Amino acid sequence: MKYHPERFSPKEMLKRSQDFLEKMETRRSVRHFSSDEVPMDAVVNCIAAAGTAPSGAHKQPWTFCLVTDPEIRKRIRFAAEEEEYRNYNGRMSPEWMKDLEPFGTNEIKPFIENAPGLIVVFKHSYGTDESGKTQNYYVNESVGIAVGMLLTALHEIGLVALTHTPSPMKFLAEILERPENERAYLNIPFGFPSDNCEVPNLKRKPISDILIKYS
Ligand code: IYR
Repeated sequence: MKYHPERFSPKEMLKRSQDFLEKMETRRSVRHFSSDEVPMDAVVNCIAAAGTAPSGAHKQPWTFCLVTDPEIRKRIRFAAEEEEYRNYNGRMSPEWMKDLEPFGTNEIKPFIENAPGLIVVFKHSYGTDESGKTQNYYVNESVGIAVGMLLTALHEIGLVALTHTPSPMKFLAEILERPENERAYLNIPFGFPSDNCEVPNLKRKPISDILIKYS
């Protein structure tokens, strides 16, 4: 099949890359959400955009669970806070706890219930067909790329999100009744930021620290 994506002049490429970079520089992880309603059809489109990600042998080893049901969220919050309690009370190393200090996080996770919704992402450790188990490839890489595209899409439509890892995350597959081949990858609460939302004053590494050119 022939493929001819749109091509821009070098000048236009520079301008578009600058605009995109500026836009991405404003993305932040957010932990405080407003109760403002979100157009869920737009979120579904963001998930569809994530589903365009490349994946090993095009196996598309992902499932995105869009959770708005209050009862299910209550159960997820309860189970997540139980795991997080153990994380904050012995499972995380002293260095890890110190590294988290600027973020002011603790085991209490109200956003699971009060963000307008959660996207719980599952990776497919293996696939299934009539004859049984099938192989998937580069599953973590594939799902990581898809999540990056999802976060970018949510940012593009003016929503904020958090990549929450209430590890171990086995309870998510149980509560959401996912099949045996699916493993929870990330919990992503999303919405608009609350009026008094604050984020830590982080600095990103400059390009000189993350790019090495071999010319
Ligand atoms: N999962 C915990 C701890 C946590 C870990 C990392 I690494 C972070 O960047 C942030 C939090 C929590 O969500 O509180």
